[in-house]
Amino acid sequence: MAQSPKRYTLTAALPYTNGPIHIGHLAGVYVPADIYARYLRGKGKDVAFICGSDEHGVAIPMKAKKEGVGPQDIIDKYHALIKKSFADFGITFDNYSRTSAPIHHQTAGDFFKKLYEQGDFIEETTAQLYDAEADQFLADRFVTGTCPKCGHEEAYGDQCENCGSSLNATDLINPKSTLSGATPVLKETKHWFLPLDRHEDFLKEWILDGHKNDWKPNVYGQCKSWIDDGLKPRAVTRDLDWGIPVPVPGGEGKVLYVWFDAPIGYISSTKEWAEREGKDWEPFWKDEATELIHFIGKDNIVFHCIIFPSILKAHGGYILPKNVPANEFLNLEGNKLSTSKNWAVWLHEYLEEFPDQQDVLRYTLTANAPETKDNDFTWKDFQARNNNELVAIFGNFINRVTVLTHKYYDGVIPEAGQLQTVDQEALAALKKFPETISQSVDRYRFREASQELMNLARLGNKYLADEEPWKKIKIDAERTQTIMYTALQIATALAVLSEPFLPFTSTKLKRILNQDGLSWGDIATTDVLLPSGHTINASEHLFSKIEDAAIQAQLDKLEATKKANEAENKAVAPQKDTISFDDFTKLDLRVGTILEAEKMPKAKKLLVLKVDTGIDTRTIVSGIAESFAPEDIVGKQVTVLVNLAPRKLRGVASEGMILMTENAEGKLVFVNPDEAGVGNGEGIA
Ligand code: B3M
Ligand code: ZN
Repeated sequence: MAQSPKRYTLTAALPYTNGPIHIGHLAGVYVPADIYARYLRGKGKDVAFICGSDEHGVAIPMKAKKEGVGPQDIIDKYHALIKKSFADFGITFDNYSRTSAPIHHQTAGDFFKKLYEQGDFIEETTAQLYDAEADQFLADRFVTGTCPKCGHEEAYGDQCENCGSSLNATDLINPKSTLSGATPVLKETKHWFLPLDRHEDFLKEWILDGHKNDWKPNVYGQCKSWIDDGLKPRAVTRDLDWGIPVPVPGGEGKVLYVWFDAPIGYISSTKEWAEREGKDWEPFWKDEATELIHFIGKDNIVFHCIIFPSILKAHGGYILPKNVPANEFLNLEGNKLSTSKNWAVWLHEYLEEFPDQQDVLRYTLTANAPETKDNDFTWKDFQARNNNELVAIFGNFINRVTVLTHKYYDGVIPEAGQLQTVDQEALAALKKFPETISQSVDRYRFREASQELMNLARLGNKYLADEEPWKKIKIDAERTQTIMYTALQIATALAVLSEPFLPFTSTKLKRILNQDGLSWGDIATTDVLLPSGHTINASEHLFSKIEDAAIQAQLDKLEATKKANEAENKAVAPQKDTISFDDFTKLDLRVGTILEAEKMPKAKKLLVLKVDTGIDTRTIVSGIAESFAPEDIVGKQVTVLVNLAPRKLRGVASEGMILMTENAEGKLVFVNPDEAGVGNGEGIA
């Protein structure tokens, strides 16, 4: 059997300080990472849980430009906001650093220098995209264009968010500068490249052979497709004035590529922590008996599985990640989360609007975590998870146990009488939970684990419902004592095992039970978790019902965001070339009525209409099938261009065109002759 690790270095992706944290970040990275860290600590393991702000890269100056301030203002503002909201949410980083810290500049610069001196880079002058209007080279987020792999039209210069491919800016088809909108030109500039092709053999052996079975299929699959595609040298420097200066001759005016420096930020943050705590950072990064685990979202896979390990390997002396349990994406009410479109539930706002309800969000995001596929967060689900699970199951059980203990025994745990089979079974079942939950957590299946935890509360609820101490108290005092004693043992197990998932609840529950000395392992091995004679504290509500009004307020807020975005996006198209009055009078526009409508077979967008134009009844093929169901438009009056030359669409002759426009939601609507009772065939003036 493999030696169990001596210590764990857990990293959570360093958030960019170009905006606050939202639920997508939480569900994908920080909640699972924190559960894992708490779980390991609960088992008595030596853990360094590391994070910090990612303050370089073009996202920062871009945001600064948008807000009309300097980059330093942006990073200071968001670093403070992010750090505080994580702390208030109970994310227990051992250290939260920032990549603008001197220790990081030093560490990342030294890494670069060492690789440079060892000859691990290629130095090359190449033609790069350049925005002449903005006088700037374009890379990463400064340029968008069509993805050469999947055809997505809004791929970035470093990555396509649609297919996950990692790109070079010059790969983009029809590139466009996001600074000025200009089409960039090619201009020569010198850069240093990390020749990933040189690391191909090592990556193949390490990932494809070594981690086929223990890495998540989504992670392994992305790595494999990357390696199978053939690895190419990748520029690790940029022509920018925001970032870590390139510390080698010829590097003046250039900075390190953000994805070169950011992962090294994990190391710098560990150093900062060790210095503060009087520890040695090196074993956490260099000892083979350390397990290094990166918690990230799926868009960061290649950087953590291919590029950073190649850098560590080239440097030498560092361990490689044991696992990279990347998650898929979380959507919000059916749409992709977006910082720029404000389509998000922001953590700092949640904390204000739902005070002391951190665990409700933690639980919802875990129970519905996007572990194997993208998932949707809805406020209704949030409400249901709270009301039907946390309140009705977990809270209800604890409330009954503690209230009855006070009522019957003044808060003192009673002596148990002879245990019956039901009691023994409940106590035996309880002892299995640490192992069951561990098995899920060890495989990074947090949603499964959270459901197992809820099953323990279900067990308690069922036990009470079956044994009915509130009835037995009237007829059998001794039996009631045994039931309450048993139920209190279950409550104690819940207090301990819920800690990684519902830390605030766990703390409260431990306080109520007046029991704080048990560990994860004790639950499986200790017969008496809460001894007879022990006194508990006053009962408190663990959860409270979330009313419809609170949910509606959140939905209204999102609706307002949607409206604001639509208003902003409704850019008016420029006017077309002038036409003569004669041209105009050539158009014969009439009012007509749709008599029949049916779908064109095998065409998603087309409807075949029969329209009474007042002149005749004719067939018109119209591309409106995605906006209207045939049955909804029969009988409707529409404006028809009747003298348009007929043309065949999918074999059907279309004789004319009906006029449509888009409403504010981008939905097609008729250019309506209005309900004024106009007759078919009337001309439009
Ligand atoms: N700053 C997060 C992101 O892609 C990125 C992670 C860096 S981890 C070293 O949103
Ligand atoms: Zn793509």
